[in-house]
Amino acid sequence: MRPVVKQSVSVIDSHTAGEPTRVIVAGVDELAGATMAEKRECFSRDWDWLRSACVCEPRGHDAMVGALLCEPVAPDCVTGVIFFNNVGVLNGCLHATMGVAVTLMHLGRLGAGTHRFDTPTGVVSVTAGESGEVTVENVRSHRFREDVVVEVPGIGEVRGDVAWGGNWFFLTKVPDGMALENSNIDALTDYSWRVRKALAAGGICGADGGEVDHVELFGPPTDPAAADCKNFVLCPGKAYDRSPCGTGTSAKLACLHADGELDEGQEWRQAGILDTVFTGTVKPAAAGGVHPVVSGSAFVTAEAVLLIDPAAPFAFGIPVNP
Ligand code: PYC
Repeated sequence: MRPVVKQSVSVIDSHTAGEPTRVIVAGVDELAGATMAEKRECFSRDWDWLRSACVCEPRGHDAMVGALLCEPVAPDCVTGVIFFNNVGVLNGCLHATMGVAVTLMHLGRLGAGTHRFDTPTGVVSVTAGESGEVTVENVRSHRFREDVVVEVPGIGEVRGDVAWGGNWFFLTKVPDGMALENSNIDALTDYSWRVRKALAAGGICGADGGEVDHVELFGPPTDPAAADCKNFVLCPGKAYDRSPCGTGTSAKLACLHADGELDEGQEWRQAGILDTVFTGTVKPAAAGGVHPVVSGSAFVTAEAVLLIDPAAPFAFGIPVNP
């Protein structure tokens, strides 16, 4: 329920390869739930006002991803983390995992080295260095459906793979003639959003009916000496990922491995739309698919206390209707 008295919420902001993360470090009661998935449900049900107050305008913006620290459920984890964005809760988020790592180091709560974080998708292993470099061994990732054809109104047939990398992705080649450039964000967003809506309309989903709420277009890198591939990732709230998207990179690695194009330990350099790069390798997973290991760098940008006055207009954020 929305509070009726003024609230103060301590946050630390960072960015990972250009994509922002806002970590809530104090001001929230412990979430109810015996699993991280239940804690995520509790946050979504009881704390949605806090989500929108923290990441939506006027305090945040559409690209902002939030992370709430909570008690972990799995043993030996240093923290639990719930991820969220401008429209709701996320499953996993690797750029934000990197942001959480540098935030905890900034606060002196974590030293350089390897630590386990508990998340709604499972436990991830996080290795943090002294200068912002972070490597995350992700949960099992896999291709769920190969060469799916979706009929997109106004576009025609689009083919791609449905894969899990901690979120559900539809991965498809950027159409010929569509520049995979920062100057072309509007066209890339419009195309990806049409694909996303067509997937939903066509009932194309992940395992257990999971919504395919991320669309990843991929094509050649700007500089082949710096990256193997470049992507544009559209997130559920219609914001594009400024980073190469860690869960999207994981989904891509799983597809490459399934196609026999990426061996265990072989390095893949995934550029995002801003030409920042995550590097990734894969380890085979016992249940099939892979455990992607994704590396990037994150940097703290601000320490702040958000003030929420219930009497103010848009106290709990300006609603987003993508
Ligand atoms: O890095 O996994 C990621 C991510 C998901 C949504 C935005 N970033």
